[in-house]
Amino acid sequence: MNIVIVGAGLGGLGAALALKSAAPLHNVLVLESAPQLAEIGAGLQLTPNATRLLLRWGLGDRLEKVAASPEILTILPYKGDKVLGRRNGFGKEMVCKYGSPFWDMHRADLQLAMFERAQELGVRFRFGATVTEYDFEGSKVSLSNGDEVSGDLIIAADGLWSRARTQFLRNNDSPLPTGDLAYRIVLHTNIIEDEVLREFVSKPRVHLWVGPDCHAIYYPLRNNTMINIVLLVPDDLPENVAKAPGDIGQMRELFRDWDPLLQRLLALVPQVQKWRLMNNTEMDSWCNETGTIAFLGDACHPMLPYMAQGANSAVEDAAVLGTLIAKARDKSDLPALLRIYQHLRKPRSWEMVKGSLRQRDVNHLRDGLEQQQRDKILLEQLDTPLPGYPFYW
Ligand SMILES: Cc1cc2nc3c(=O)[nH]c(=O)nc-3n(C[C@H](O)[C@H](O)[C@H](O)COP(=O)(O)OP(=O)(O)OC[C@H]3O[C@@H](n4cnc5c(N)ncnc54)[C@H](O)[C@@H]3O)c2cc1C
Ligand SMILES: *[C@@H]1O[C@H](CO)[C@@H](O)[C@H](O)[C@H]1NC(C)=O
Ligand SMILES: *[C@@H]1O[C@H](CO)[C@@H](O)[C@H](O)[C@H]1NC(C)=O
Ligand SMILES: *[C@@H]1O[C@H](CO)[C@@H](O)[C@H](O)[C@H]1NC(C)=O
Ligand SMILES: CC(=O)N[C@H]1CO[C@H](CO)[C@@H](O)[C@@H]1O
Repeated sequence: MNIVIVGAGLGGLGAALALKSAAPLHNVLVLESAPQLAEIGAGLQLTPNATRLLLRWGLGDRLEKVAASPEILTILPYKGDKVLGRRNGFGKEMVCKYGSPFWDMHRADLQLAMFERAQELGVRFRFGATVTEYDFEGSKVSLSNGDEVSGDLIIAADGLWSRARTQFLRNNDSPLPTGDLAYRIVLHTNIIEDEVLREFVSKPRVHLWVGPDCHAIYYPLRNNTMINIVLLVPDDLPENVAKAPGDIGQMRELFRDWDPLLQRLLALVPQVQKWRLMNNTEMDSWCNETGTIAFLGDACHPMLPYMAQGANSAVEDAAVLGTLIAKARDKSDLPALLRIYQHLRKPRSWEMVKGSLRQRDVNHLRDGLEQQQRDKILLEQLDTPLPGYPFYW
């Protein structure tokens, strides 16, 4: 069969890898509007369910070089004056429990590794190819340069601003603001001179501070030679702006009552981007009865990054979809296989969407009774989290 994937993000690349790994004889073509793979985004946390799949697709050698494996996970109140949660030996515990590593990585490194591996497996790519029209009935797409591309199946992996979605739903809906935005910071550790900070960054760790209306997370990248910090705060971007350069002074001001260690880290930041965090309503269906289109990733389930599951769930979608399509004898099998895909993936992804939203309430409690109750549970379960532990992630 001929499969056309729209979007060379982590979801689209994952679908290409899953398909070509399971069914090498299918022709897989990826259409990507960007003229080339560009360094977009910052750090990502990859949980074992996704790393297991990436390893299965033959990415181990490439990714081990660019990953960082945190050894300690710590949760702190915003003032940083105590420890609310901790896992020592975090990386080893993850491998033991789930049979695959927990990795922190730059999105660009992961995307490049997936792209290279997909090429090795014979996936074809067209960059600078922007899809403008979908013909779901005819199973083809039109590009901005007038070309038409058809296939037995179109996979819409075109992300948060999915045009496939608006055409499928026949509306002009845009993604919705969640009320939060992210400052995303990436720094090289070799710029750090401060002894306290050098000591702090010398050990690969995940550090999560939770506070009123905001939280902050720190983790390493590229074998601990870089660090990633994300600050999650109330959205103050102008209505029609989704991403903009942030004001460093304003950023530091928001965190002036927080852990002095975090403030020292923020003092190192020369520039920063602000990204509006968006979500969207649930689609009734992720595929067409005729079996010509399937959605995956942010195109159908954008979520707050508060459980770090956006990319992980896109990779899971890709694996399930690729494995199922590989079972098709011809395209008449597609409608039933896509229904199975939707049945397996839609409820689970939606749990992640909802769970990530609930996590905001837990992370962003203001000082008061609820916050004290949260902290009491965390401290009681410091060494052995029980079911219902407030930090599901
Ligand atoms: C601050 C922040 C932190 C995050 N942290 C994590 C984390 O720790 N862990 C995690 O798992 N996830 C995280 N995420 C989420 C994760 O980045 C996304 O969920 C994931 O990258 C989505 O992948 P995707 O392939 O579905 O979409 P995208 O990565 O958006 O890819 C879509 C691709 O389609 C292309 N495209 C779009 N329209 C067209 C068109 N018309 N024609 C051709 N091509 C087109 C785009 O150029 C793009 O390359 C985070 C997100 C944010 C904002
Ligand atoms: C990672 O860093 C350690 C310590 O600095 C070094 O010994 C190791 O070779 C590095 N690994 C890779 C894959 O670069
Ligand atoms: C994710 O990992 C857990 C633990 O190993 C496993 O029970 C679960 O089935 C996995 N889910 C998916 C979708 O891979
Ligand atoms: C999207 O975010 C808004 C604002 O936080 C929230 O009310 C809504 O329930 C979210 N939608 C989904 C599907 O999670
Ligand atoms: C949900 C949806 O858009 N379904 C469409 C699938 O395609 C057929 C034609 O092949 C349409 O009739 C459906 O409306």
